Amino acid sequence: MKKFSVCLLAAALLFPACAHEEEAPALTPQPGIRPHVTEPYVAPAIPAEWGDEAERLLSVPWSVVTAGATGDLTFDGEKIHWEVASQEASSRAEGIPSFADGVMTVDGIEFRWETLAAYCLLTVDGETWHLARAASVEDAQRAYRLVSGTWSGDGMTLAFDGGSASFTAGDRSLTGSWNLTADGTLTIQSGAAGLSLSKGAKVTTTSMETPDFPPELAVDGDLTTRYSSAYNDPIYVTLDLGKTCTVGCAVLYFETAYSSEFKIEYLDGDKWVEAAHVRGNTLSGAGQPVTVPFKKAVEAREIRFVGLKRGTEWGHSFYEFELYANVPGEVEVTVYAEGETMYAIYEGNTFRLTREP
Ligand SMILES: [Ca+2]
Repeated sequence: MKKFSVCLLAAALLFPACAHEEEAPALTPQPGIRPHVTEPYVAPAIPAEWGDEAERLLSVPWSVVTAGATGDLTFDGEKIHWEVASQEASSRAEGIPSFADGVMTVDGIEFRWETLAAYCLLTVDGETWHLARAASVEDAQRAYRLVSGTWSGDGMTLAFDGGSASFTAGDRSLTGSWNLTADGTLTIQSGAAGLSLSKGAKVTTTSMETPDFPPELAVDGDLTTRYSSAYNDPIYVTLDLGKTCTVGCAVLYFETAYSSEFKIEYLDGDKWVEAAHVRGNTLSGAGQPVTVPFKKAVEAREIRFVGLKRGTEWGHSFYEFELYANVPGEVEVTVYAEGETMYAIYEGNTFRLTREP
């Protein structure tokens, strides 16, 4: 009976509202004090697809918010630290967790997995999992189902792969870390990441100031060596990456002789297509790189810089012309579910999404 009482305590601490609201006493979470509960607690059924996630949830920090108190449960790789506070009192526990039959035990206190799983809203920010109290099992499942697999339809695709998500809608695509809040706001963020695809690429140009500033110096990975064009517009610097790559942005490190207007284009068959067009640039110097997100990631082997307007009386000159696979930026999408259909609202348009098998 003692074990059962402790179990009730954990359930009442975590979710006082769902442990028979009318009968449960006021929350007074203090060590050693057991609440008086007149009715047996009946745990809700575990959604089948949540079953395997219990162990995984223990490997990262998470927090719980209940109606009457807030609690933090963190796992430092060895010990679980549990702290709960309400207006009346606070309580803490610490210990090495054991996990069996869907129940996690810490320092004698049992945490029932089915309660956590059924009533928590799971969110992931790319590295850390969070649990917040959900209004219903359906709400909790909605978030969990969203974060697994690929959803597509009506011209939008959302795909989740552990810590990263990819997004495509119309001309916009982006891959990066993501966060889903309890109110259904999904944010995907990305910067230029990974290794530059252009380092060591085969490079040609239509214009060179002198042989001392050849285009090879724009892809040698050295921010002290540079390319410079003659003092005219337009000029072209064309990279051959050696094989077809996914390219989502360029980063340019201009010298004092910067470009105020330029385009990045890629070769599609025998046609050059605009990937990005920058006007009004004023950044120069190796310490102020210009990140140029493409409208969407492209598949290309040949990419070129088109210098349209020089910012100074000199040529177009840059220390490095880097290319990256991902499109940097941020998108915000509101998501909600009706049954097995997900709806996503992006830039005022509603997309109907279904999960790919
Ligand atoms: Ca260089």
